[in-house]
Amino acid sequence: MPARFELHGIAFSGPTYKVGLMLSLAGEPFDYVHVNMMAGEHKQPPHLAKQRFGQVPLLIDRNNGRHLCQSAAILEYVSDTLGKFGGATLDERLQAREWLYWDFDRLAPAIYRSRAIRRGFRKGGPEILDMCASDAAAALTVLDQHLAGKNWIVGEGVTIADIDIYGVLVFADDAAVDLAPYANISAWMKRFEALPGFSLPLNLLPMENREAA
Ligand SMILES: N[C@@H](CCC(=O)N[C@@H](CS)C(=O)NCC(=O)O)C(=O)O
Repeated sequence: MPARFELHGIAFSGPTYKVGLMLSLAGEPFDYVHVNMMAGEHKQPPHLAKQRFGQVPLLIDRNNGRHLCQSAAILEYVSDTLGKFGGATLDERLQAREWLYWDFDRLAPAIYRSRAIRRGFRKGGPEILDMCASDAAAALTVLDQHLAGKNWIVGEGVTIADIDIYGVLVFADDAAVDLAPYANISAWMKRFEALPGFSLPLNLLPMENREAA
């Protein structure tokens, strides 16, 4: 039987990693379609017909034919449909959602942009890199203080907030952001990396198509 989910993306994409990581932690096998962004495949009609923003990731749910985009919205969808990582109560669910919005407002732009510039995917000079560094430091301070005395970002278990934010911080090195001064974040990352189904980006996403095992 084919896998329920088909993920389209590229290995170096943080948002694609977040979705692959969610599926892997949920124990949900998925087919993977490599989108050759270097060749501009994401802006070609076949991809645009499935992903209105011309971006990756794209997730197809074969159970109902849905085509989903925007990694945070996809995490919520997968969490809802599988009944995993959504928080134990409505309040936890709402808090997890707040952290997703916070991430894309405060944390992800600073880390992803700095990484993209340093790896040559985007153009940007020292002023932008300085702004990324100070924005990242401000966001990391908020998260580190929040994690004091806690195992997970929301409630007593792993939620999509942890998955979403881990999918940014795993690229901190590439963005020249040192996480060592943030002791609570560093400990949380170690806990997260010990979860069953955890995988690092390059182990999870190949640079080619792959059918679910
Ligand atoms: N907010 C989106 C961001 C997606 C995104 O920026 N994807 C990048 C690759 S990492 C992309 O497709 N860039 C091409 C473009 O935006 O034209 C999400 O979380 O899914």
